[in-house]
Amino acid sequence: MQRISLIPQPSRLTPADGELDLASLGAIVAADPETTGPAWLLSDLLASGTGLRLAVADAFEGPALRLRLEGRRPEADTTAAEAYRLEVAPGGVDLVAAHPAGISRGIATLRQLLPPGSLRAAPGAGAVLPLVSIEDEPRLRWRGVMIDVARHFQAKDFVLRMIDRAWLHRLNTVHLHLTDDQGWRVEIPSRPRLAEVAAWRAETVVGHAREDAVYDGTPHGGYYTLDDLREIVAYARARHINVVPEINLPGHTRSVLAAYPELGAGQNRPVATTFGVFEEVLEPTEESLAFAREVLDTVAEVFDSPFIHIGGDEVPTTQWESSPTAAALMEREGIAEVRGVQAWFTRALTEHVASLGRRAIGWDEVLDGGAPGETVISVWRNEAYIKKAAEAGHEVIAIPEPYVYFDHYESTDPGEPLRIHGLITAEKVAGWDPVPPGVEESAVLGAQCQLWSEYLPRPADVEYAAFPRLAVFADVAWAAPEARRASPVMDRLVPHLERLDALGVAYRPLEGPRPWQAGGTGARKRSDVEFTEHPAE
Ligand code: TNX
Repeated sequence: MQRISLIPQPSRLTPADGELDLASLGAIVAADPETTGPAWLLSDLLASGTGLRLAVADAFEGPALRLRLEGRRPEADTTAAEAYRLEVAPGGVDLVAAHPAGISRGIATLRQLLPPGSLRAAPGAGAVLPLVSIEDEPRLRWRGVMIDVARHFQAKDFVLRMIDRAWLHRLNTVHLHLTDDQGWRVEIPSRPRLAEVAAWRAETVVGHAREDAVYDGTPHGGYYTLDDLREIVAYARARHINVVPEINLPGHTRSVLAAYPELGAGQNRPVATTFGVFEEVLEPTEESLAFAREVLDTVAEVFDSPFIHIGGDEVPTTQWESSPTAAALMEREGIAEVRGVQAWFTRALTEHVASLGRRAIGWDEVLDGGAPGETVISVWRNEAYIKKAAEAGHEVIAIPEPYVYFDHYESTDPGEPLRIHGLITAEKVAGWDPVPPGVEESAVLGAQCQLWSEYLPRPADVEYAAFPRLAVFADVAWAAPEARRASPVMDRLVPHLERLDALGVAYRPLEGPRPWQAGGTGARKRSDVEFTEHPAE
């Protein structure tokens, strides 16, 4: 009997003796119109990876691969919506769920039950499944990966590939970090200078920004048009994945201020060419809010996610401390401390996002000055802030830097390519619990891994940082602790690498970087800048 090894581990998996050759089936049956899309997706994947073309039908007498919606329909974006049952029996396959999202997750599992070669884009592998019965439901509602396309822009094509890989690992969220000091990546027709100016920088620091700065003299930039973004959203929607856009305000806005200096405190500086936290922030004016609202309106038109991320991390108050505009606002609004100016932004943006029928998410710094109760908090600094945010009544996305910042080093190997700092091995991710002690599981909306891209310039660099840690993360976020204990993910990771090989992912081998992945002696050489964890609070 072929040993079944899946990532994430399903809730219940009962193998049986024998196999089913899908060539013995007559069709993929999708009785419900909502399952027709997933059915064709599966049909196409089977055809491309195995050469077997099963047509999609709404009814078929005889052995088939049947997709069926059954039972009371759960609300979208709940764990029940993603639950499914998958039976591979001698007479056919039944994939049953209460919501089309569950069908989509079952298809991801089915892709892993096929031989790894079926993930190639040419026929070769057999369309053969082991006989098995699976019942599955995720532990957490939000299982995400963040891609930072602001520090280094990535072509749309790479974003689509990452969505497909997220899908294979049964993640349900791709968070796009679209704006930062080093670049603005979304076309806003009413603010043309964002695409003309804010999307481009003159050059980029070479090596670690904290060491002696040398610059590459090469312009970098790019942005997604609204059509690009509509395509990304539709591609993700077909896989039941939410693409959550982030517009980072009011800090991390050097690119905005390069295009529209009148929104700031008067400095006229170019889009940032190095990395770190900059003092330039938006001035707390009606003009700044009007800008933010205009941007959010466009974003809401293009993205269908129930959530919009409004940023809010690392906002220095230096400029506001000497700003007459900030002083006047504080006086008018009765804001006692300058930190409260950020809270003024957070409230206005959260309200605007709500008026667009969406929920706002902010980085945990938005809590420091106070945030409306409905703001979801993506906690990054420390696990202590998960507790703090939950106790303040917020829903939380657990993203603690010491565990899921995949821009940190993967090992102590001197050959690791340049990383920002830190050490997060796959084993460390495997041992992480996104629900820290003393926090109600219901307060934790979910978990997310992060691919900050200061030092991840090309797709291959992002892939090296992401894989295989992302697979381990997906297991942590989806599988119940008992199921994970019964089958350690590090054992399942070895066969999983064959899937990544078949997909052509430039992952990091478990034993260390391949020669062309190593940092070597040049600018991408390892540099051990010390990582200091944020204090508990
Ligand atoms: C902190 S996490 C940041 C990012 C950096 C990242 C690097 C967060 C909300 N802010 O701006 O890219 O660290 O690890």
